[in-house]
Amino acid sequence: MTPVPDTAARPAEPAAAPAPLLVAAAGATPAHPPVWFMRQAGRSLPEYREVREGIPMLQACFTPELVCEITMQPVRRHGVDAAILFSDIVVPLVAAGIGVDIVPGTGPVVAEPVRTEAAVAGLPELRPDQLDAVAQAVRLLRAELGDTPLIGFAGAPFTLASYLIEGGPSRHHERTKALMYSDPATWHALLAALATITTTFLQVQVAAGVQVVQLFDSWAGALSERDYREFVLPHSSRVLAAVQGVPKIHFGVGTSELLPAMREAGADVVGVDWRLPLDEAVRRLTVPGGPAPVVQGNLDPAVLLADWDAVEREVRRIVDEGRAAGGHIVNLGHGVLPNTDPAVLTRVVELVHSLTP
Ligand code: 1CP
Repeated sequence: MTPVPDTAARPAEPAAAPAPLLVAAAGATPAHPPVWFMRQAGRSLPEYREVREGIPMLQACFTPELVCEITMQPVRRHGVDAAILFSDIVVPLVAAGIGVDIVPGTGPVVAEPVRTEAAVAGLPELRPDQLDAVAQAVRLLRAELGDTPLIGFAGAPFTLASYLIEGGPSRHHERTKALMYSDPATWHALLAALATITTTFLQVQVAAGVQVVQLFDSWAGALSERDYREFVLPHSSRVLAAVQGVPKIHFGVGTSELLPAMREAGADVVGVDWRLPLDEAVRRLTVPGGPAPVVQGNLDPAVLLADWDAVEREVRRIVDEGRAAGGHIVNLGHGVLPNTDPAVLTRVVELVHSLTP
């Protein structure tokens, strides 16, 4: 046998261990289970309420230094395994010049709801340079974050369409569904336009340095699987196919019946809400002969308001059930509730890091 010569090329320094979140997203087993929380930045944190004082939400989203500070707050406080860019799903619509405001206590409100063929035809396009403030925030964050990955995100075409058609938050999405069923041509034109805007929003974030993206189709669970496949899946698939080079997470609420269809949209990781145990979600996501699916989730955000014993029991159960997956990113089943005690979030991170993946 030839001995390996001393002059063999070696890296100058030992490579840093890859971030646990990136290992899990690739379907492998990291040193400890990775954990982050949807809506980890925001009203549960006193330091967030302090820096946001007097600054409207959308103004904050277009101020790179503030986006950087707010994104860093939960990373510093909780030691989570990822940062998520502080922004909102309506930011690309606002950047394109569509009249949307975020009203405190309500959410996004649209000045002129989009309900006709003419309104869809009149939607502006989004140019990448209209997102310069977001790209600058991403660059500032990469310089601060070190080895902690930065997640970028966007709203999926259906969830964005719901806000544009309803004019604001909606419980039953009735106008959205009415348009979808009565005028499929206008519907598909609207979703195609939103898919293009969403793709640009994600591509700008990836080009600026985000290492993972999450596509939020928060309200897709309002649809049956048949309607999801016909009216939504082609558009979300187009977005996911156009974003390359980073792992992709696809998430919705109440989507237990949609999981196989959402997997077909093409993300690497499927987010699961709290309604379905992760081992059952894995069963639904498994393709015979295919790789074991990678999942994210799925602690009920309301559990964080219960006694610590209950929180600990639920966290351990979720990590146990997640072992059925090819990889598991621990998270909530939806966003942190504003009245959550941040000390509980920090304790959950410590607990998850003490467990075996
Ligand atoms: O003044 C404030 O503090 C406004 C509250 C707020 C915040 C903190 C809104 C208005 N958006 C955000 C930030 C935000 N939005 C993040 C931050 C990053 C993090 O996770 O830490 C993210 C990922 C979003 C994405 C978002 N916005 C979604 C998808 C995720 C989800 O929760 O389902 C949705 C549906 C929105 C719309 C929206 N924006 C804001 C509100 C209150 C809502 C929901 C309104 C509704 O119920 O329909």
